[in-house]
Amino acid sequence: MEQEKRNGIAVNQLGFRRMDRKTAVIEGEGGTFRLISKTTGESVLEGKTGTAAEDRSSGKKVCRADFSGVQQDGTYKLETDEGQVSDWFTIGDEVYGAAHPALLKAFYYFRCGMELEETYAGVWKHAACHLTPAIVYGDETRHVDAWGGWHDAGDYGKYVGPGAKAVADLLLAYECYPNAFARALPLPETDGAMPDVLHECRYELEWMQRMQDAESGGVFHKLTTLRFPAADTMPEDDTDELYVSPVSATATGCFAAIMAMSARVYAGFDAAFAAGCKAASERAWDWLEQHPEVPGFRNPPEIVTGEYGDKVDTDERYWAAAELYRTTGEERYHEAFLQLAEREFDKYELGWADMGGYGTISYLLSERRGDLAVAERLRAGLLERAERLAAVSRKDGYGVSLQPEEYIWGSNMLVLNHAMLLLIADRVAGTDAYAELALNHIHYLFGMNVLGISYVTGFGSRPVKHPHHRPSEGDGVDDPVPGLVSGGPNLGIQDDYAREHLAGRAPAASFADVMESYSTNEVTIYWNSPVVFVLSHFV
Ligand code: G3I
Ligand code: 9MR
Ligand code: ZN
Repeated sequence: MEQEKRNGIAVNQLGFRRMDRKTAVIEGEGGTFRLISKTTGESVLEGKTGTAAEDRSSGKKVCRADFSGVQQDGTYKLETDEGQVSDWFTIGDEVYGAAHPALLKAFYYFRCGMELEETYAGVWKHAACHLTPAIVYGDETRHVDAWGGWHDAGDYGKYVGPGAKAVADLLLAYECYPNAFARALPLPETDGAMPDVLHECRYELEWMQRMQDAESGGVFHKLTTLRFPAADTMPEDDTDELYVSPVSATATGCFAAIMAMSARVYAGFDAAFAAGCKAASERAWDWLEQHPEVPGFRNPPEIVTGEYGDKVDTDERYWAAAELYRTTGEERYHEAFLQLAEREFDKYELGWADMGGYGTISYLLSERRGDLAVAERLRAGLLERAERLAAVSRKDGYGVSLQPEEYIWGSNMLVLNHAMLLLIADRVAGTDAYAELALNHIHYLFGMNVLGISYVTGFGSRPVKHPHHRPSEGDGVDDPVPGLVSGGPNLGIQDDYAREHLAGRAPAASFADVMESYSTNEVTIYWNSPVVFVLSHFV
């Protein structure tokens, strides 16, 4: 079922902080707009839109209404002489205050291997799941007891690479914006000593440690059933045999990286846990050194769950070397990093496959003395990337940094990864040049997009209601689990629903809020995590 169509004005449905720039996107030629106060019903501002221009990603002619001058707390809507009306939205400094913890709480809802109790999960409670040890693929006599961690997405697979990206974003958010995590969520582990974001990440990190092969130190790529269960299966009813897929270099590389990072972040809270992370990281690194050339991971023939295939492990090794150097100060890791930095690969991506950006960020934010020339080159590269994204945002009708061809599966991750990169560029350069553009990406996510939809469940006046998320489908509760970020428009047309209903749509409109459309409307841990990072800047 498609949502009721909005009426030509797209706005962040959560609203705006008092002093921020405030804009909405109006379809058509524009002209006069008015801002109406809900309390008085009166117009508090009349203005003229900017010039209309064709937006390539949506195929629409659009213009901007700028009402930044209004700084009075309240609830408002926009209207035009043509009868276009926006949703109601709020102006006030706390507008993102509820979404931020909900986006973090989503990780608790993704937990596997424990009961989600009503105290913490409310109506979305459910029994413990996936507690049987997994068969090691290819050796039916061997088992690995890797319970726990987060389900990846709308399915119940658990994959190391995506987990590493998600934890990296959350730990970076905590490192950059500790004050955003001062309040308890709360979680079952809340203790008033360690922030809940670290408790939540530890749940995943402990699972990852169970995924390290005790024999070799390499890390199993993923843990799943052979095939996906039916789309309304609750986690506790998904009782098919579990398998761990073979060790991969990409999983081992990002595992080494995230464990080294965790050793540093947790040191002040739990020395024993931090030491365990460091040891796990070093063992994984040894495996990498012993296996310099490894073919990319492919699903074994009988396993058809998410592949997360990735042929290139240079970026994961680079990230691992950066974190190990930053955490231990050992010169051998620095040398490895400098050698890897000479290789040709993208050093600014923050994806589940291309992870080089995390290595670059680690090296540039490190307290340790690095190689000045290399650091300068990476810094310049990062700033150049940021400037390129900023240029795209400034020209885009909806103010985001995606080119039409970038509306791929999980496009919302790219939107938020870009915003994250913009904020990190500011941090590295010591400027405040990109925060406004980054915030524009948040506006897009919460409704300032061509569909006028908020891509976060439970937030905004027209949120996604039918995500491809098995618990939300199977739990008998009307509302989906809140705080989940939908993948967003995907021009690839990669599921049956999309093939039937979305073919021929503009890239930014290739989305359907239906459960069936897993290639546009699934949710994942690593689509939530960059949103937590970016929103942490604005709360
Ligand atoms: O990189 C190319 C790009 O160069 C090209 O222009 C574009 C055209 O379509 O495709 C891009 O590749 C896409 C790739 O994602 C980019 O990351 C592929 O088409 C697309 O099929 C691929 O989708 C991945 C999808 O699994 C299918 O493999 C998603 O990234 C990934 O997030 C998703 O992950 C799934 C897991 O397998 C299972 N669990 C749920 C999860 C989310 O749906
Ligand atoms: O539900 C699955 C989803 O989590 C995956 O991201 C997606 C792509 O791998 O696949 C979904 O499963 C579908 C399967 O691939 C094809 N048959 C329909 C399944 C959805 O119910
Ligand atoms: Zn589970």
